[in-house]
Amino acid sequence: MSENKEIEILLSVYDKNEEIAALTNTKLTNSGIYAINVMGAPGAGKTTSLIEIVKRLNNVTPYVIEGDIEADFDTKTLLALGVKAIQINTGGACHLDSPLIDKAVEDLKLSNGVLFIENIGNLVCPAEFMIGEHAKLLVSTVTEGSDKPYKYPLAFEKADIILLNKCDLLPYVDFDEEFFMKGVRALNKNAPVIKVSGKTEEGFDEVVSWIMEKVKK
Ligand SMILES: Nc1nc2c(ncn2[C@@H]2O[C@H](COP(=O)(O)OP(=O)(O)O)[C@@H](O)[C@H]2O)c(=O)[nH]1
Ligand SMILES: [Mg+2]
Repeated sequence: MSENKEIEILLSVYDKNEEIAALTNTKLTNSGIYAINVMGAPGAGKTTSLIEIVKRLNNVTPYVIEGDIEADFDTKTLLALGVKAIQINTGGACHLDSPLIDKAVEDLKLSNGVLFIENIGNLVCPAEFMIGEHAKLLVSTVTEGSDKPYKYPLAFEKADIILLNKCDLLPYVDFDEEFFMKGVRALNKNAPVIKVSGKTEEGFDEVVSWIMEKVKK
């Protein structure tokens, strides 16, 4: 009996989240904002990738919502670069949810641009919750190992674009690119997989081209 009740509550939490996410998505679209949910493990290079992307954007205003359990280092870094950024600390929750983003969107007073939402570093929960985004960008890395699509399928399945970061470190790690790509393609036929490096800056022009195509549409 008590088990049944637990399932009912869980479903309604998901439903409410998705309902608010859809409203936020409409608000963002009406304000001329293309929103990207940036997902990846802790330390994958989400913030590093955002910095590389933001500095290549021409004639498009970037906004960033930084999600972390605690601390605001990434927001401070982005603000110092002149990017309009705000911090959300979940105080323990492992993903951002749509009520949090809806409030942050109100606070940021967005209009015409690209909103990047750096989700909590976690390859599991962020993929399960819509937060009003138009696209999901996943940052995976060669240092995490080539088995990650097999172990954390949902993040790879839901991604609209996948960055394979830290490619400068390929000579030093046993990363099996063929095995990685086989795992990705079994889950996701369409998302571009772009090899990038936050150190050498390779690949980010291509990432920005993909984003700009979406923004124009
Ligand atoms: N060698 C190398 N280090 C990187 C690369 N991208 C990020 N890092 C480093 O990885 C660490 C975590 O990066 P960060 O962007 O903060 O990751 P986040 O937690 O996903 O936002 C930092 O020390 C970065 O300098 C990369 O492409 N190559
Ligand atoms: Mg970060």
